[in-house]
Amino acid sequence: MHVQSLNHRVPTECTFTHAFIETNPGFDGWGAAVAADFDSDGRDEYVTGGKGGGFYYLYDYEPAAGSWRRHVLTHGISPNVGAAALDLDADGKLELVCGEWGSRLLYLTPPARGLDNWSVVPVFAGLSDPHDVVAGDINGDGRAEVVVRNKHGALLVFEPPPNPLQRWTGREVHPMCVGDGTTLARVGNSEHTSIVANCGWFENVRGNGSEWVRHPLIPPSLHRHPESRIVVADIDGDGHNEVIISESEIDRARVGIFHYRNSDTPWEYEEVVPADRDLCALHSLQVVDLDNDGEAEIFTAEMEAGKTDGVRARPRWWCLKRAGAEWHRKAILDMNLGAHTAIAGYYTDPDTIGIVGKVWRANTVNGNGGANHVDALVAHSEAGRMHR
Ligand SMILES: [Ca+2]
Ligand SMILES: [Ca+2]
Ligand SMILES: [Ca+2]
Ligand SMILES: [Ca+2]
Repeated sequence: MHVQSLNHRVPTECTFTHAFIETNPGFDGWGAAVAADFDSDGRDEYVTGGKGGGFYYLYDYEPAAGSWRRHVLTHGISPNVGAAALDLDADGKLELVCGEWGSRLLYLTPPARGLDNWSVVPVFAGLSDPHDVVAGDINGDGRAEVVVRNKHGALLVFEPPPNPLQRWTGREVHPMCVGDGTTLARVGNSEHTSIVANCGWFENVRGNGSEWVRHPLIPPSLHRHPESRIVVADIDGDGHNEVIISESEIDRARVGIFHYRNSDTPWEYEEVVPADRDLCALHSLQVVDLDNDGEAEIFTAEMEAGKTDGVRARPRWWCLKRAGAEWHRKAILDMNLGAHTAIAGYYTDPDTIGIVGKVWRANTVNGNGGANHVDALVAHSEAGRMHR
């Protein structure tokens, strides 16, 4: 293990313009965030919903007006933290799958026209705080399955039938994963899609989801906090995927890259943000080329909800950039606005990178008068202009 310094604040071209796209003081537990092109116009939309009466909203940038519009998907449910967008019924339009506070897994189908008033279909009711929801093709049939991880609980895979109104079948992959943070990716020496979690990576041995073997990932000596955000990417360009993990709920939160060595030992750790930087609750994590130089940066952000206080600790959004053997950091938003599950996407035009994020729960003191907020950062001019 080699610890890299993060002392330098070099200027990078990670330069963004901020806009409030929501300043609603109501509701709570703003979760279920997904970015996807729901209306097939080449630009991503951002959805988020939660509790405090129940809501699920979609934010769409309207280029002609130069502003964002909120669409109300429903007030009939209280989405939990995780959600995924996938075309369940193969009609070319994305559905949303999410868990609810409590036990239900459900999906939402879009209306025939427009982006308001989606229909809610419950599919399962035996979960316990379904925190992570991730979609991907696990059995190789070309259709996506849905992975659900209960917070501090079971890891399950659901297979939606071709007609999603019919019964979904579920299978338990592992009975107990402490914490949270789950994704799907091809990692290690496996040719198939694995489930990657902070509690290990689960190899899809036969490639059809019928047999899973857990392998070590995080060295126990790191004493990493089990609540985390996880991204898999080939961040060093060596042709092999790395696992990038942020600690999402604690002070002195770390960001690190884990490099595969073999399937029987924990992965080799490369520290990007050490604990002594005292970043707080890094509940956003993306690997994306933020400055259009052809190399991926790491985006992360500190959250509110009392994880920062807005006085001594003001939450910021960060671009972490590799420079040789070191990682540099730059605050790309420093307005006392924390983020929870901010997502990079192409929101305002198909070639300009942006990031949309939102509160989980507002700090009493924040950059929006103590109220909730959803925020958009859009890259300046040529920085961030790139083709997908
Ligand atoms: Ca769109
Ligand atoms: Ca569909
Ligand atoms: Ca790599
Ligand atoms: Ca870059």
